[in-house]
Amino acid sequence: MKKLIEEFITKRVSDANPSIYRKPLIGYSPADDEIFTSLKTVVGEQHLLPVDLLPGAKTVLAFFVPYKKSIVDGNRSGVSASWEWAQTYACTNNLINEICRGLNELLIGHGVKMAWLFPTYNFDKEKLMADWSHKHVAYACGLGQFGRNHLLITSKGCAGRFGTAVLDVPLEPSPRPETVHACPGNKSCDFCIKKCPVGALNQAKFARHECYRQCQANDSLFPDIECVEVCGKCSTGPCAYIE
Ligand code: B12
Ligand code: SF4
Ligand code: SF4
Repeated sequence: MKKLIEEFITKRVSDANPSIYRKPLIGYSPADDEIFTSLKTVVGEQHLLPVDLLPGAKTVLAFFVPYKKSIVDGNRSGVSASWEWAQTYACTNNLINEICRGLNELLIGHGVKMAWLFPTYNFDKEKLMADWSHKHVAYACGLGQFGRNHLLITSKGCAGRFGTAVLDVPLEPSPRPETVHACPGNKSCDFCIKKCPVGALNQAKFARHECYRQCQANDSLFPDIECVEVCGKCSTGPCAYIE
């Protein structure tokens, strides 16, 4: 079953646009793992459990679609997000949704039920928090640790996007890092803090509303692309792209 899932996701990503993406990462967690209950405290009490998405849930699956180096490099300089970064964001949201839809169809044929949520735009605009946080779910599935930029840094970096799904079939879990927060090699370099154009990471608590305003300001620069609240300057440092 894992082979079927992994071949499907990997093929869809490599077919999508070889100049934008690298090979995806895929991880699994038992749906009844206590970490999902802890997300009701860590993220907020609105955070759903796998069984809320799919009664009879057995496994949670997360995948990461990592960007190519050119996309990361192209977004590093200046204050505004690059057009390529914005375009890649929009394409990747669609790709993740298509992968989930296609995987669901494939798994139905094997008698497996699946549920999933869109990669973004499913969050509370006041709290700026989701009721299903893909990066936390991806942590649970062993895909990485959180850096000082608050992004999940995978073995391929943090520049990319996550998709997650809940399945009603038991699959062997992936090993999960014991520490939640760690920059690669335990080296915090401050690049993200210095690079943030609005100083959102330079404070005791992440200034998520200032970050969001910057993302919205970038959105208005790209009227040719629908819904691109992006910035990602903090996702262009040494932890952004890992080979
Ligand atoms: C709301 C939202 C935003 C908000 C708030 C961001 C935020 N940090 O939460 C705004 C609009 C500001 C935003 C901006 C961006 N976003 Co955004 N956003 C989301 C969304 C919809 C929900 C995030 C959420 O609920 N956060 C909840 C809070 C609690 O997260 P947090 O405070 O960072 O969590 C910390 C604590 O929980 C802490 N912690 C403390 N104790 C414990 C214990 C445990 C066990 C754990 C696990 C954690 C933990 O660790 C965490 C990290 O420090 C998700 C999509 C989704 N539905 O999941 C995308 C998402 C988080 N965004 C993403 C991205 C890429 C971005 C941007 C780079 C924009 C861009 N694409 O150009 C910036 C980066 C900003 C930043 N440095 O974080 C990606 C993250 C990829 C990654 N590698 O992690 C996501 C997952 C979308 C996706 N499908 O991939 N985003
Ligand atoms: S840019 Fe440096 S400090 Fe920031 S998360 Fe990445 S490794 Fe950590
Ligand atoms: S996405 Fe931009 S505004 Fe938000 S924390 Fe990162 S660098 Fe700062």
